Amino acid sequence: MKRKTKKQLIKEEEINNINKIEYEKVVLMYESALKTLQTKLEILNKEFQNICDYNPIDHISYRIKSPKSIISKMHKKNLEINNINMVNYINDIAGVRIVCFFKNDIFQLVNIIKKFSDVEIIKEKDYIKNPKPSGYQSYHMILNVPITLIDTNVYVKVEIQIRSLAMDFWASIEHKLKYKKNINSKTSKELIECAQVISNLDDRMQLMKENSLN
Ligand code: 0O2
Repeated sequence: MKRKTKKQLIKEEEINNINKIEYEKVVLMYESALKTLQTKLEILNKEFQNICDYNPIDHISYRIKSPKSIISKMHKKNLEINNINMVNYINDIAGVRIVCFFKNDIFQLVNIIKKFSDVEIIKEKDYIKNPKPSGYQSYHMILNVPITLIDTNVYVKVEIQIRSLAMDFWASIEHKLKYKKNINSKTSKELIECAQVISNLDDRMQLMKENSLN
């Protein structure tokens, strides 16, 4: 049997620090918030498909962050590993990613999401206007989604990432090559250059769409 490394052992101890029963309750809350948002986004997607002549959404994915990934993010933020810090400081335990065709579609969706009733927007980050130093582009929104449990009503945070197909292509490849790993500076530089190429391509496609009709 393969021996566990010291790093793996530490992580397992830390996972045990997160109170298991509490953790299950927390996961249930995030799953419920994700379902609530999923229903709203599915209605929107259906409306675009059936009623409008253009649907900006290519696809939507939903995920709950794994405990290991939550813990490594807490390490990065220098947080003590416990449930309270997890809920208070990790904003993307529940995550939605909306992938659109064109750059302008992103902002159309942002405006629609801002009109969702019940849902409160607590943070927005426009990495399209201000890309990350890595070259990463996307629009991030942290929402407070209300859910009803047996004896209480609570708000649960969900992160929505909205990006174009081209931005998604770049982010997926970059994530595979670099994110959370050390890569050489030549590759980092090349990735930044590729992000610029992607951004120019998005602008060109947007213009092509606008000029495509007679
Ligand atoms: P994973 O594995 O994708 O889930 P905050 O507390 O909200 O202020 P946070 O959560 O660090 O700070 O927010 P930020 O920087 O907006 O990034 C959150 C997520 O955006 C990341 O989650 C990634 O999904 C994505 N992201 C951010 N920067 C990059 C980047 O340079 N490259 C790629 N490919 N994705 C990026 P995680 O948990 O870090 O990663």
